[in-house]
Amino acid sequence: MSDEEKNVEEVEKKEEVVQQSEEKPTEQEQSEPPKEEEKQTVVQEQQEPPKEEEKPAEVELKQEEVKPPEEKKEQKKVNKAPTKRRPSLYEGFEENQQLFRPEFRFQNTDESKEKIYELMDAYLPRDKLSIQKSIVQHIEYTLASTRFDINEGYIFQGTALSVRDRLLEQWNDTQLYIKMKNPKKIYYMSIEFLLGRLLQNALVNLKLEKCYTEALMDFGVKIEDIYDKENDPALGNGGLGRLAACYIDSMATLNLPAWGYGLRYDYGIFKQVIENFEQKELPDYWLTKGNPWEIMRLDTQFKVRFYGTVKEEYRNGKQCKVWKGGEEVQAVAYDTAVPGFNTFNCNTLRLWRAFPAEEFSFDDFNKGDYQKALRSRDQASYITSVLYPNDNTLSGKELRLKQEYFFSSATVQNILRRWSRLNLPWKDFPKYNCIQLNDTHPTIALVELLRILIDDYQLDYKDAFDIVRKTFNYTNHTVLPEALEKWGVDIFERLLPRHLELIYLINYFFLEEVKKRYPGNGDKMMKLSIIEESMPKQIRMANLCVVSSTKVNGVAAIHSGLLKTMLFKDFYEMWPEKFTNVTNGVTPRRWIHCAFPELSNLLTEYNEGRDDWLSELDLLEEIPKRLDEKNQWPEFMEKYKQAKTAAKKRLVEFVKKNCNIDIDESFMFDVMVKRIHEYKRQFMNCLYCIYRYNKIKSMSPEERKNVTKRVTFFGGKAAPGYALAKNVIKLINIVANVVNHDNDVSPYFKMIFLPDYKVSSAQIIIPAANINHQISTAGMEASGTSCMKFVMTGSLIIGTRDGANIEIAEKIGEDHLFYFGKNVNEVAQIRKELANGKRNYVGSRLQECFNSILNNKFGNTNFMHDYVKSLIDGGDYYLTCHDFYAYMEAQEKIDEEYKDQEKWTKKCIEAICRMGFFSSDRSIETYAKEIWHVDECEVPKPALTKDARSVSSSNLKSLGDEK
Ligand code: F58
Repeated sequence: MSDEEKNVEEVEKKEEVVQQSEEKPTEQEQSEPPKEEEKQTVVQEQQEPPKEEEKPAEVELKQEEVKPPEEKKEQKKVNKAPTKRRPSLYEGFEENQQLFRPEFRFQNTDESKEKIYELMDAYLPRDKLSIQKSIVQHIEYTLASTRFDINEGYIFQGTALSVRDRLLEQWNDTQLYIKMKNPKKIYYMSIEFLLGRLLQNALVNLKLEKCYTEALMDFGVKIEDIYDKENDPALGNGGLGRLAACYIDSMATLNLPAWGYGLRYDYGIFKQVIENFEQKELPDYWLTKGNPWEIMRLDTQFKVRFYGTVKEEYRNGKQCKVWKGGEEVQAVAYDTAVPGFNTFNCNTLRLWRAFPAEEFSFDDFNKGDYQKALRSRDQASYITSVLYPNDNTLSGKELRLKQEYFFSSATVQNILRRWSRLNLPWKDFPKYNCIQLNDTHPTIALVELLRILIDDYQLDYKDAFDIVRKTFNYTNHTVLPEALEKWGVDIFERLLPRHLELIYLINYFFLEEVKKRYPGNGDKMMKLSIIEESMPKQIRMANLCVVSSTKVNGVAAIHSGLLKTMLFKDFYEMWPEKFTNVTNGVTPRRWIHCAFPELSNLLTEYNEGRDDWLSELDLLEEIPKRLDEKNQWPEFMEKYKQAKTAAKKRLVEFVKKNCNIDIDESFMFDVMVKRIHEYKRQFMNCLYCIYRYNKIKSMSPEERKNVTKRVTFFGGKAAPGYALAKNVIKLINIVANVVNHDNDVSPYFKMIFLPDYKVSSAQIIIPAANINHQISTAGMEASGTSCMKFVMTGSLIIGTRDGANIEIAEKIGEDHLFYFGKNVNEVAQIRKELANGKRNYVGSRLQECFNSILNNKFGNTNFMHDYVKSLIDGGDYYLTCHDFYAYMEAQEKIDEEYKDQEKWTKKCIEAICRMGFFSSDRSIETYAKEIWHVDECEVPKPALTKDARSVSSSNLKSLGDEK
């Protein structure tokens, strides 16, 4: 037998096994799989959805040899880095050439389906006319609009649906291919995904932006205006949710077999409006115009239980625990395609939505109690109604815990359903599955997996826990004590009684280990315990994560260091190998290319005409070298300045539209946009604005001529219950009102609060900045990610030695940013001194700023008086006073340096080109290599002819060679 035939035979044998496993699981450990809840009766909001999970009987895939992924390492390059200089997606194909679906191994036994296969052989065409037809067809046939009603809203919907069609092909191919190859899979669990608009992102990643731009031009519309019609899906608060969005983009770009899992909230983060200088919150019902991107999966639903009781029962002669009763809610999957950049791979973001498990009680309905009949229905759907709007604080509400468990349970059940089809022994589970917890909010997923393994599959605790620990990893995003999740034991007992028992069990075995390691050390036990012995007792979710995960990582070097030395010091002493760092990153596709197209084009032009830097950001390092060699700095700088002016003009227009204020792009644009929080110190920036105002006001007209003209922008939401943060917004607006209406000062200085800061406005604001504020008290900002976006788009940081600022400074050079303030060790020392009664020095210039507030110079600012007094009295935990003078000095340096535009511009360009490290592709590569141990799984390229698709042994061979 030739190698080729052996190969075919082996594959076929394997396939038999796989087919058998679909019908009857044979492995002993899997003797009783949990019942899959299939329900097809949920109110249908979409047309018949295409199925991903269900394997149609007639298109049976042949599974790649089922060998633990780890063992495969011998055969191929371990953790292959993304191919450098990957050719452009359609390179090698003629423009507008008909392309065919790639060569998969199908078992086309049902000849009657040949016609269908043939019809689905070809990819949708990419030429202008076909695209135009598909847009108008969707407008008429999907949206049921007449041709006389068409407006930009319809064109957006039609365009999005037409793009989605093209995404779906790649998505289906990717999912089939992953099923066939059966690689180790990554599950990225995050309670928030702050995606931002998707249309441009999809077009850019699919390399279809040019085709669609031209197609729409003939309709008399500019594609930018169509982008503007899309609602922001804002299912996140800030950094954590946005990071998750960047990461799924990078996972797809790196061809990783990965899924994002989260919640599909009906209401995203509230809309912020400013009325009477104050923040008002309005609900964000982001689905008003429908969501063209999502696919509701009626075939992917799971029941999730709450409350109930735990009983002991005998099953298969074994005593076991059964959790029964309570309420059940149905989790239904809503999928969004996540295309990678310049690859045919397309992953899935799966968001769960809650539905009632039973439609409504007919009994109550028949008795005439209609309201009662519908109540349970409503209550079930409350679970995914609204995103909690807290950033770095806890809500502690039962509904929040319900959200967390609902999300976790549905996800774990889904992962297990995918796994159970493989019919492999449980011990191999961690070799095929890796779950990354984006903070502690999905922690209960690890207890859920443990529960199912023990209660439904009767694994021993030790074996089950071993599987759990090997499968899970945990990313921490904060050291702020108020943001660390804790749940009262009482609430757990009611809502999740079985999970509480299991948490006690995990803690019991863990504390046994602690006792052995530190005999008689009660203090260690107390510190390390998962249960805090407070009144009432609390479950420390972060401790549960550390105990039950393989790796724990922080999100910037300084933060990961603090985890080892402070937050998880005692854990680090026990398990040093568990702790690691993965510095955050952001996707250059959205944050450079989409947000700042002029800069993107310029970088491509000077990258020898290639845009491969977008997935290989380190390539930008070559540009300054080339500019040196070819003496091209002056022309490049000129073009760069034009690009920056274009970005600033966009913000000028935005400000006119949203704030009705006229500003001038010749001013320096100084930007601080982020959630409002005391530790981020927007108040300190506002104090400086007061200082600047007072100073300019006191100058003579002659002196004013020397002032660097500046607009200071603020933006960001305050959690609705965070009074101080809301007061800071009010103060900024009150001061801004005076500054902007003062004819002496406003020609030199303006202040603007940009309302409703969100991803789509960030894409306008960030590229327009010349300077950006990253001024958190050292040690408080875990990483920060906007700092990366700002520097990548040509703005310099004024910032502290905190979070990612430190690594940015290392990469771009300390002379390329404006550092100030105490470092993390000094902060600790000063806090000690403050606690010991030492008072901060409030010099005359700071006192004058405080007085402006205390004397209500800008209007009624009584609401800030107590806070200001407390700072003066030593309640300066965040070192606002202590860092103020260093901050002022840095500000003065900025004013001076900005005067030399040539020097400033060069610094910005050099900084941009040194930011390769901060691409989220690098972060994800690090996760893949060092934490997940997962390989890429690249979908084969399209075939050039139909014939290449027929099933023959030669095709099997060619597939075997694929990679
Ligand atoms: C942020 N955390 C960190 N949390 O503050 C920031 O330094 C870091 O760059 C970013 O994560 C990404 O690592 C953050 O955004 C939240 O918003 C939580 C959302 C869920 C509720 C508790 C706060």
